Amino acid sequence: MQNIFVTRPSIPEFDKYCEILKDIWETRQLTNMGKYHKIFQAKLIELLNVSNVELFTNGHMALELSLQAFNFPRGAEIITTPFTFASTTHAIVRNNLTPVFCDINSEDYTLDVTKLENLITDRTCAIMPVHVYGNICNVNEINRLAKKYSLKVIYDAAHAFGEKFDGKNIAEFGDVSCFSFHATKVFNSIEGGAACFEDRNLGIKLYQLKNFGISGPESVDGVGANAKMNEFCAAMGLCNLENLGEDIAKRKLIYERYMENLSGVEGLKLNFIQKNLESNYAYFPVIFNEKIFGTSRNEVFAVLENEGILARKYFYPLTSDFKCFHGKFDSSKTPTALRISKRVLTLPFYADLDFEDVDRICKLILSCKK
Ligand code: T4K
Repeated sequence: MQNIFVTRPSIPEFDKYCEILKDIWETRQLTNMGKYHKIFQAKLIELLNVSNVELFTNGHMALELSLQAFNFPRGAEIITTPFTFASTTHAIVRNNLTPVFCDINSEDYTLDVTKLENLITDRTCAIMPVHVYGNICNVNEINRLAKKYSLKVIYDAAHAFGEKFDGKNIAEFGDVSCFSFHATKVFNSIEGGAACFEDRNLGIKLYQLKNFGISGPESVDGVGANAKMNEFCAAMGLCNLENLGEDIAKRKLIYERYMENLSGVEGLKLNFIQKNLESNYAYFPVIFNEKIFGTSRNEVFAVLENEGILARKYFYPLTSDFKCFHGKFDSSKTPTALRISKRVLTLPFYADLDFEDVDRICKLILSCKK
């Protein structure tokens, strides 16, 4: 039997992609803000209901360069979550800024806003929250605190593409919202990312930062990197955009199948769709309470692995516990994040996953209950 991975990228009809490739072949405009980059950007501006979208090579560069664009003083503090992918924390550290880790809440695993205000100091410049698994942060409270203390808010919305909260597109929250279009995401452009924002001046800075600081054929105004999305990725994004609605609808059915199988099982906490959220059903995390379920997360992981089912421990370890930060942070100060990270398993979840496979995965999990 073939392995079942935690995710499997959605891809368009081969011929559809090839049609665009033919055009790229003819024009030989392969990268540097070509035709498909422009079309993709314009489509996203319309879809996401924002004034500006800047495209990047990946979600990480969208985050890292967005932070850089604000020019915060060296060492400034950025309040964030340790319950995330390496990218969020690395974007802060690579900008010579200091991550200050706030705990998460045990309901939806986003920042625990009741603990946020206490962490704000006169060195705090921004908050970088994560809509983890597509669960939306408490955007209203984050906005209130940011206004009160004049802080910027840069959302890591890597998991939240295609979602709406309270009728607003998720891209509309914060000073900037950054998406990932990586192959493993609900929506992909092979590799890719986008920053969404209202401030046009920020757009000028981001454009320069992703293109060597070049402002014209004979002028370089800033020191920038190279983080431009190429035409092949933009083309993939355009093709996949057409199937996004259908993919999310398929994901919803798979979510419901998992819920039918696993709801009400003592010792398992499933991920509920938040009120007023149009979800993209990005991940299916399960929290295993060993004392009640009788078997630990790690044991269930091994049972599944043995059957070729490659679930993942997103997100374990906490980023604050990474070896590269040894001795710098204390994860006991974020006890909920620490507890959840030791108990979470994200199950295989993608648009083309068969119901029979969902049932088999659930049966194996249930066979672990003692
Ligand atoms: N912020 C957050 C909160 C994020 O989660 C991420 C990325 C970012 C920022 C940064 O965005 P990007 O710079 O990546 O755009 C994966 C992804 O590489 C990463 O994008 C994602 N988060 C993270 C949660 O998951 P890995 O190291 O677990 O990927 P990997 O290669 O083990 O892939 C997982 C499974 O997916 C594989 O076992 C098989 C399947 N797969 C993967 C790829 C790449 C495929 O079937 N085809 C593929 O092409 O990080």
